[in-house]
This record gives sequence, C-alpha cells and structure tokens, in this order.
Amino acid sequence: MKNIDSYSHVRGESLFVDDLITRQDTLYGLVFDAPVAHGIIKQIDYSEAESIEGVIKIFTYKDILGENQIGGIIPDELLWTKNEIHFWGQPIAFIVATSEAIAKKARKLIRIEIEKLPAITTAKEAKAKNSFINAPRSFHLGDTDNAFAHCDFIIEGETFSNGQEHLYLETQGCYAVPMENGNIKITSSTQGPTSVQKITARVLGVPMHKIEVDVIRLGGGFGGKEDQATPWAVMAAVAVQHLKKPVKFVLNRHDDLRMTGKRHPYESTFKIGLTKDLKITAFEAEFLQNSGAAADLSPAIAERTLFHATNSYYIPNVKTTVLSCKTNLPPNTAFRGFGGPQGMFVIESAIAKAAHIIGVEKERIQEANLLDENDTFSYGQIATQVEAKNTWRTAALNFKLEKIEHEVRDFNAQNTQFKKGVSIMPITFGISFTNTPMNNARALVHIYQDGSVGVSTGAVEMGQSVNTKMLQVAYKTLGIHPSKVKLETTNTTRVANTSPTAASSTADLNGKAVLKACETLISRLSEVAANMLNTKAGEVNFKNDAVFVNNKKSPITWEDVIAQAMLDRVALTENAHYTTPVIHFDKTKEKGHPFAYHVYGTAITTTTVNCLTGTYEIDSVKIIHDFGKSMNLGIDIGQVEGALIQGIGWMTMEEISYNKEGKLLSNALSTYKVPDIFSVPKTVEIAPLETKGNDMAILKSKAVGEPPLMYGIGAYFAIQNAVKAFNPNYEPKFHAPFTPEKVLMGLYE
Ligand code: MTE
Ligand code: LUZ
Ligand code: MOS
Repeated sequence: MKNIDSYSHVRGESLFVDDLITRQDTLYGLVFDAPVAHGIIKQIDYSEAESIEGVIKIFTYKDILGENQIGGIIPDELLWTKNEIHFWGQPIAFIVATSEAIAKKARKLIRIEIEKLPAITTAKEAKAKNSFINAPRSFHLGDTDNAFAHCDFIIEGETFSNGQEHLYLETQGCYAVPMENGNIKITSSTQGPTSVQKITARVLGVPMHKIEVDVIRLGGGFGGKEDQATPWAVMAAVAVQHLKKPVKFVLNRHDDLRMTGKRHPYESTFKIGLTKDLKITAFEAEFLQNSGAAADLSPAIAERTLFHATNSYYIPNVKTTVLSCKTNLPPNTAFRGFGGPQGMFVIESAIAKAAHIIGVEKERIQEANLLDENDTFSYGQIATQVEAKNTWRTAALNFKLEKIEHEVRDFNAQNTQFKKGVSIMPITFGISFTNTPMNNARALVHIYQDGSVGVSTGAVEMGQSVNTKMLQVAYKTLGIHPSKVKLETTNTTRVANTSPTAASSTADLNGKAVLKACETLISRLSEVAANMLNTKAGEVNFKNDAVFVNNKKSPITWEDVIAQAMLDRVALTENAHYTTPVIHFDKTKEKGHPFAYHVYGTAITTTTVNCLTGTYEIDSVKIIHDFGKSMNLGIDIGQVEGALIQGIGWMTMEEISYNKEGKLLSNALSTYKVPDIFSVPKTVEIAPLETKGNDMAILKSKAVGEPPLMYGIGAYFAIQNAVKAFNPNYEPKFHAPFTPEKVLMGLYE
C-alpha cells in the first residue's frame, strides 16, 4: 500500500494553505514583532504605516473583544503584547493590507520606543535568578543516597543539548474567511485544530461553535505546529471579526524562524553510581530546560524528560528533577521526541563518562543494564513485552557487531589522518499522551449510497502518512477495495474536541476509532446481507467487495448490500469514540502507568572523522526496530529514516544561536545547517524485529513517529569514540551538537 498522497505530491497537485483559491476580497496579514528580547514599550507610532494606501488596519491588543490570552497549559501568553516585551520576535501588532508587499512596506514605517531591560538567554542564568515557568517536578525510585554509599564508582558531570529548528517545508499559515452570522472558517496548517478553534473562540469572545477549523494537510509539523500554529490563526480571525473580509497569513521563512519556538535547549547535571560488575545502581539528574518566555508545552515536555531519563536501562535507584526555566527566548515547544531525547542524551552521556573513567567500553555498561521483563520504570510502570535486550542482541548478531568493531580497530591502527568510531544506541519510548485525558479520538465514517466511503478523524496528515493508515484500517475492516475509501480533511465540525496530532499516538487513537466505526457498520450490514441471502448474520463476512457466507463467495456484492440497506432505511453512517484503556498517572505521587506500551530498538552507528579538519561522515547506521506487526513497512521505514536523520542533525550540525541580547543569529538556512543528502549516512539499514505487537497498537502496528529520532544520539558517541581514538588526552564533553569546530578542538586539546 503506497502513501495515498504520493501521486499528488510528486505532481505538485497536493493542496496546502497557500494553494487555496482565495476570495476576491482577501486581505493579507503580517506581524509587527518586538525588536528586542526584553523591555518596556514606551511608545509606538503607527501613523505613518497606517497612512500607506492599501493598509486597511493595524490590530493591537486593544482590538481584542474576548481575552488576550493564548496560553495552553498555563495562561501566561498574550496574543499581542501590551507594554512589556518578553522575547525578540514577540508579536505586538498585526498589519492587514490589500497585499503582502504593502504590509511589509508598512511594517518598516512603524516607530517604536523601548526601554531595554537585561535579557536572560540561558537556563542556568534563569535558575540563578529564580526565573521559572512553574514548580519543579521530580521522579523518585528506590533510595539513591543509600545506593551511592554502596557504589564502587561514582561519576558526576554536566551536559548541554541545544535547541532545534523544526524547519517544516511549509511555514506556518492560515486562511480565515467570514461566513454568515459572525461565523468564521479557518483553514490552518496546524497539528491541533481544536486548539486553534478553542483559543480563537476565547480571544474573539465567541462560542466555539462559531469557529470552524479545517486542515487539509501540513508540509511537516514535527511538533512545531502542535501549539504554535495557533497565534497566526487567531490573529487572522480577529481581523476577520472586525473587517468581515477574508484574511490570509502565511509566514515568510525569516519571520517564522524568528518568531517561533524550537526544541528546548537543556543544561543538565548528573551523578551516576556503578558497582564493579558495571551495574548502574543509582542515577541522579537535574535538567534545566530553557523554556523561553512563556509556558507553551514546556511543562509537559519537562515531564516527558523525566519519563525517559533512564532510557532503556533498569536503574533501581533514581532521583530526577526538571526545572522549566523562564528566559527571554521565544517560547520553546514540542519537537519530535518531546523532551525525551534531551533526557536520553544525559543518561547516555553519564554512561559514556563512566566508561571513560572506569576504562571500559561504553557498550559494556549499556548492555549490562538493559531493561528486562517486569523491571520498574522510575515512574512506577512495570515494563512488559520488553525488547531492549532482544533488539540489542539481534542488532549485534545480524549486523555482525564484532566484525564492525574489529574493522574499526584495524582501520584506526592503520590510519592517522582518519579515525573511525562506533556506537550503540538502544532506545525506548513510551506511547500515549502523558496527560491521560488526552488519549481519546473519534472517527466519523459515511458509506455513500454508491458504496464509496468517506472517513473523517481527528488525525492531521503532516507527511507521516496517517491518512494512508486510516484508509488501510477502513478498507480492511469493510472488506472493500482501497480505492473506495476517501480520507476527508480534518475538520472541527465533523470531528470535535480532538487532541492534537502528536505523541506518535495519532494512528493508534484515531485508527482504533475508525476500526470501531467500521466494525459497527459491518455488523449492521451483515444483518442486511443475511436477510438477502436467507442466512444468519454470524455467517456473513465482507471481503474483496463481495459478501461471503461461511467463507464461500455469494453472488452479492458490496454495492448490492449498500443499495438494499438504503431501501431498508439502515444507517450508513457511524461515529465512534475510542479511549486508551489501562493507562493512568497520579501526579501527586508521580507514579502510575502512563503508557499504553513502549517501543524499542537498537542502532549501530559508524563514523569517520577527518582529523585534520574536524569534519566527519556518518558511514552507516544499522537499526533493529520494534514495529510490532507493521501495517505498512514502507511508510514505517520512511518514518525511521526521517527521524534518524533529524536526530543526527540535532546531535551533530544544527546549531541554534542567540546572542547575549537574545537575538536569533541562526536566522536563515545560510547560518543554520540542516542535514542534506551529503550529510546523511552513506548506508542506512533498518530491519524490523519479529514481535507479537501490542493490542493497544492499531492492528498491532506500533507507533513509529518519534521513537527513532533518538537513534541519532548514537552519532554523537560514535564521533566521540573517533576523537578518543585520535587524541588520548581528550576529556569527553557532552555538548551537542558535536559540530566540526568542536570535533577539531577535541582532537587537539
Ligand atoms: N513525519 C513527517 N513526514 N512529518 C512530520 O511533521 N512529525 C513527527 C512524526 N513524523 C512528522 C513526521 C511527530 S513530531 C509526530 S508526534 C508524529 O509524526 C505524529 O504522527 P503520528 O502520531 O501519526 O505518528
Ligand atoms: N504532546 C503532548 C506530545 O501534549 N503530550 C505528550 O505526551 C506528547 N508526547 C510526545 C509528543 N507530543
Ligand atoms: Mo510530535 S513532537 O508529538 O508533534
């Protein structure tokens, strides 16, 4: 089954926000944003900008009829700021003009006077100044103090991992159109149509039913449109409310890079304790999350850092704390992995440092501590269907790890200018929104009277091919040809109160709802068919567009049954609601069973470092991944490849840079390097692990969107091993990304 979008994608026919046919009277929006990171607005003069022909109106906080509040988890973020500026790029006003060019011209004519205040740009500074988003969170397991007292080795250290720009190919954008009676229809490039609807209604001061949000598809989201697609849609909607004309607002790349939040940088400290047999008996970490100027999703992301702080290792005594530090950067936000990767980089760094000091290979410590069946995670969930050791051993065996390591040692013995390094990166990732109530979804399935089918869900297609998976669930359950099923746009009027497309859970949650709806339809249609064939409903089933009785093909087709159902006045529409069973979490105790299941895998990464220049190539990444029973291996392998490269980018080359004043310096693709075809590994091999799958995964096909990003962490340690092979004096540092500059300094320190 191919991705159902591939045909229109390669022909350039797929529709995105910017492709919509606009109404003749459409106006264009542009944000005027703060030119400093922290300060008090003394005065703004819009008069010159407003006087330009074609400028219709410049909107500010004064024009908000509802609440000037767009915060999701915590109400701490204004749509347009009033008099205080909290980050460089913070929206102050919204220019609406007859063209984008005119709006741009007007923006340059706005005069602003600001009293500058000192800006906090790092999490450490924020901590020193007691600047936090919310109270810290801590997870505890066992007794670390007691365990450290009995360790043979105790190693402490610190780590830094930088932010990461989402760089979705399609920038943020929306098109808001006035309908009758003050209703507004917004087409948005959002992962969270319901968030857009809810916050728009709040800011406009109207009930949610007045706002319809439609999402065709996204040219990538990667978490960057889970919360941060909302403000642009709300701004356009405020303008529509006042002007009663359609407003289009698609951010240009510079504005998008400057005004939106990114993956959170983390500064962390760790303390790890091991016994002589290399068992990790205690682990403590403090994670300083650079949250930016408002909460956004930071508290949830911080929480996931704690969930993944021990990766796929069993550590009996754990104490982890995360502090969401408030700084004067754009509010950082969801990014594939959602705080998990930042947590996992710290434990991997702790193990690497311990290995260096003890004088053993990192992989010996890793292997000695892999999770086993019935081990307890620090948050109290008992690990079941664990594949940590299985993926590790399968990778070592299938990819001939010993041979790889032998070849690397040989190579390093024979070469001085070039050195190779290998690393092994096991991963585990919990599947479910960690906020239990969010684990729900609905599907609305219509069978039309000609037998064709329309499926609506809360799932947003953003390149991960969730629509293809939904279509697979529908056609398989209904027993009809895939061409009979169409996936509708994601629309709040058809499927309401949805969770965002996120947490890798979209296919599971929405797929289960589709399954439920289709099963109900089939049981109803079985009665119709049984009547037609003078048999019992229990003996009827639907397959290959035909009706089968006791598995023998009858002369009756799918279309015949639908036609008869119409005559019998049988409902051909079904709406189903699914919630994940089993899961729960008690935040007062920080214990529970938050995840439906975990995904596992192991990657072996090999790199070659040029020890004259500090540049490096990733030779190969070989992965054994736990897909459960993949329902579409082509799509799932594509997800692993994409996530892996994105993870390698984060760990090796993507360097977000703000200056001391909080200005984004890496504000273009000339100053921010993302992986291209030349920097991807020369070989990528991904093999599925044979497992039983999990009943809470859709058709036993496990969630795949985020977990493989963390294979990219392996690249950091492979490069580090190559540096160690060249320079015996190198003191391992854990400061990502490991750019060629840092490699070069490491080679010659
Ligand atoms: N794949 C593509 N092509 N584009 C994306 O934006 N987002 C990722 C992942 N894969 C993304 C992607 C993220 S952050 C998540 S949470 C999942 O897809 C969401 O989709 P799923 O829940 O259907 O896996
Ligand atoms: N979003 C969210 C997420 O709101 N909750 C989560 O647990 C989550 N996990 C991963 C990615 N996005
Ligand atoms: Mo993904 S970070 O859950 O959008």
